[in-house]
Amino acid sequence: MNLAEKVEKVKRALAGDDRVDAEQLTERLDALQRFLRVTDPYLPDNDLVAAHTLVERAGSRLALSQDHTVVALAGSTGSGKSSLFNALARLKLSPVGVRRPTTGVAHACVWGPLEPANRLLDWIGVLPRHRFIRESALDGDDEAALRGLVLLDLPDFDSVERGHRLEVDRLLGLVDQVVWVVDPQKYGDRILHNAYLRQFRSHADVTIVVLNQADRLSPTDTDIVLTDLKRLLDEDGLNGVPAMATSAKQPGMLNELRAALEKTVAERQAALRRLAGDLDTVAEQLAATIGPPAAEDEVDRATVRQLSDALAGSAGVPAVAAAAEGAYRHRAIASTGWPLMRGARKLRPDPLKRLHISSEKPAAEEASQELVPVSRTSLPEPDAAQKSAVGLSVRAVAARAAAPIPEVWAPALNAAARSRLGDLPDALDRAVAKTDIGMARKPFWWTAVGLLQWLFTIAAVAGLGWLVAGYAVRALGLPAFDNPKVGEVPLPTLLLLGGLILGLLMAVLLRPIVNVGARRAGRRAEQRLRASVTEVGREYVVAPVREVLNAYAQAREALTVVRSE
Ligand SMILES: Nc1nc2c(ncn2[C@@H]2O[C@H](COP(=O)(O)OP(=O)(O)OP(=O)(O)O)[C@@H](O)[C@H]2O)c(=O)[nH]1
Ligand SMILES: [Mg+2]
Repeated sequence: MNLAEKVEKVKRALAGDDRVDAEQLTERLDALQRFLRVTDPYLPDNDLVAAHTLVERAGSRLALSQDHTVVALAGSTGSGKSSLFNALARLKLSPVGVRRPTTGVAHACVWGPLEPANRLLDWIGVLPRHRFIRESALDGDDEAALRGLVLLDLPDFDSVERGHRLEVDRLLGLVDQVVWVVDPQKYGDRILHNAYLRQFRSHADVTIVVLNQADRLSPTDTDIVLTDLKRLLDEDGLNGVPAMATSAKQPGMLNELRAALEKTVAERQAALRRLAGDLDTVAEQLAATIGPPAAEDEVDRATVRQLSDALAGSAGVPAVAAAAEGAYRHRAIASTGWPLMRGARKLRPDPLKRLHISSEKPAAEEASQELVPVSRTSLPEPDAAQKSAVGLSVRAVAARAAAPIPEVWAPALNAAARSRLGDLPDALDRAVAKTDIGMARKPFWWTAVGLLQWLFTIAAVAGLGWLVAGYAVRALGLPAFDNPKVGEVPLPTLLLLGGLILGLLMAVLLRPIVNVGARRAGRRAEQRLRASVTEVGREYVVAPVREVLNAYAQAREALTVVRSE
């Protein structure tokens, strides 16, 4: 709130048209409670203490009597608080002394019956023996205008007794309105202005300042001192608060103060205004913790990609992709190679099986939960460089999320990003083991080529057998028979050579195709594994960060309500 707005607010308050709506105040308090609920796990306690105190205090005050208005007389030692208290009550209730300090604990005077105010006084902490009532049959209706007033005489805030100041500070936090009692000697006191009045600048509408002991000044001097006092109040940020001259010794000089108190009591607004002012102060403090909106997708693609790169490295994705490529080649050759070579190939281990990566499609989701032991790969543990790359990219996620919002959230975001770091290696390994890397299906053409290879081999073997049989027949001198010919070439020779050459040729010609297929299988495995690993990154790193960002967004929304007036 700027100066002009403040002046306007006080003017409206003085004109009596600045009523605080109890419902709206409750809404603002509820919003503050919401703010605390969502920020509590993430923001430092120090930033939230005042808000917590206010929520608790406001809850208690609103639950207690709203028919009473608690007004405290506060001021430095010997300014005449007790004298004013007695003069207003027209009774000698609080001892007045020449020895300083005189008043050590708060005294209370209730206009009207004491009983209904007792719970309020219990809460404020005024001892029963220091509670008085100011209304008797003798008064008639003289005091009726103040009925509902609970006037407190406070100890001195600048006391040589340390306890007095603590008591004053405690009570100033609880009362609805404060009448600051200053005297002609000490009205400019630095502690009064810096440590107290300035702290009450959000409470201008529940603040009155009286220049007491005015009977000791001439009217001209009173005016001069009052003008100077008002200047100092302006400097304190308390522009426009009522400032008046009083005297405890001359009853006529209390009329203005009495009238101000009567107005306060009649309005029944001080308690609400006090809390609204407290809310303003707290909201102003909390404003530092909230900045521009942070979209939940604040963690951008580039950062997530960097994270999944690091996670993929640490999860051994490149190794599995290479193994998938190798396995494709291995299996293709074992299925489509020259049959005599296939046996040799089959003796070599399958690269995927070596890593304990299943080629089978993973079982349905329900089945792969708890009951079934989770499969594990035998990929090597990530090395130091891979681990540190993961650490760095996790920190980068937190830093990216923290960038647009106030610094105070950074530790929470960092902690959130790292909160599940310990579970990552297992989760990654499980994800790799569970991923369908697309190696289950045997391509149709492998089978077709395999059959052809067998045909060629059978042809070659048949040709060979035939030739051998022909030699044997000739060697044994049995009647020879002519081999059928295809063109100039005898059929058995054609079968043998054709079978051999076609088989070898096919094996050689298919090599580049197998290589292309293997590379594609490797890439596909890599893509699918990356998708799984990215999912793990989202669940274990990004999701906790989003939770904090979500809390930030909710806190931001709640604070807007707290700040609304
Ligand atoms: N002339 C004059 N003397 C006053 C007035 N008010 C208080 N006094 C005197 O100032 C002295 C201090 O008054 P108290 O009422 O005890 O002052 P206090 O602010 O309650 O002091 P502590 O309780 O010690 O903080 C007493 O001797 C009073 O008689 C006043 O309006 N006019
Ligand atoms: Mg006193």
